[in-house]
Amino acid sequence: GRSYDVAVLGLGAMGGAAARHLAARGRRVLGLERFGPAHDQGSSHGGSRIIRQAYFEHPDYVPLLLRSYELWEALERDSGADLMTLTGALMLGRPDSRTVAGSRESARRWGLPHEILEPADIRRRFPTFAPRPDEVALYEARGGFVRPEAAVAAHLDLAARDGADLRFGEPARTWTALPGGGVRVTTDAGAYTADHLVVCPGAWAPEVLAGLGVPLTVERQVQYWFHPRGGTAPFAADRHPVYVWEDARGVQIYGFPAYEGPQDGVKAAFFRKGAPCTPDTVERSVAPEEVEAMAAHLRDRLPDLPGRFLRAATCMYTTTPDEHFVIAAHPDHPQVTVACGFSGHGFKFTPVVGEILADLATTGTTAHPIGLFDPRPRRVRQTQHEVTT
Ligand code: PYC
Repeated sequence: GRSYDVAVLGLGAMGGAAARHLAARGRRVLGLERFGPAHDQGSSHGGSRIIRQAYFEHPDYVPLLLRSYELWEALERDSGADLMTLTGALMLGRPDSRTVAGSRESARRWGLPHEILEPADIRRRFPTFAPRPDEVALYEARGGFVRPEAAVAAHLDLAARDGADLRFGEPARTWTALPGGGVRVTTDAGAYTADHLVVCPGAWAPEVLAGLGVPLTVERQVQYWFHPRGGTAPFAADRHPVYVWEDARGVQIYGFPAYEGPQDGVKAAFFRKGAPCTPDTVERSVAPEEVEAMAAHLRDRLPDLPGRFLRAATCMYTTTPDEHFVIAAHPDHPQVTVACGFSGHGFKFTPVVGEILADLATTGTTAHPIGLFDPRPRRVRQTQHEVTT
């Protein structure tokens, strides 16, 4: 088989970004992907993903977000693709909710521009929203959305332009860290060796990274599109922000403006806590009861949104117990770098994750702050033997 500097397993969002950054640094890159480019079988389809900076999940994400925004702009320039739209973002809930209090804390810690809006302010500025009297919102103008399929394709195109050998429809069957250094990867087409391996398995992490020892739950998630009662004009992207909205029980929903023109409708979904699944057994179709549950949740928050149901799409999250990503050298194999467990909030970080993975694969370290993503404190079991799929 052929030999490379770096092999990348999985060419979805994170693997594609890693391949792009490695190829741009002149490395000989092999990329292996079980499906085609920018496919709809994993975690990065459905037309839109939220980007935001006042990050309720943890303030340590903020410097990575600031770098990600720079890299999104660079990716737009380098690819010529329209990837990012800033619409503003509303984080809604009770003042002490994780969504509002956490966003406020990140904004305060990093001095991020934002406003706190009372219910009357919210209704006046954003009339599609019907907050309860005890709810407030953090608004940040730098929020918006990115286009996942176009972004994945842009990274892959640029990687290929810089010479990466990207093989689609060719899943890795095994990977092995060799005792003397380097790695060996086999597929149905043959075997490859590389000095370093970057594993970005998405929802396939529980099998591909079985030896990692961090518990991962793959969750089924449904995205819904509705045609609003009264039409899409009030939901247009020049006047309607993206949002995350937490209710009194801690249930979060999120949504977007109308970004594809009037016929495509307006997307909304539940955030986190999907039913456990596997990529092989996930139910891709969506039941009428699920549509009704989403519509019922929207009806008294964005009353005009659930006018007529248009369509749904099913994707997967791969969630760690603390919902923080895993990005690190494999604890048992220094020649292997892993990225998984993006826990439903990773896509906005795609370009900076590619930069970090390229740093780790080529130098063993990175200047980016990634302490939160260390798998070692979260391991529940250790494996002594070689890990293969
Ligand atoms: O990261 O903003 C986010 C998000 C919303 C829904 C799923 N992820």
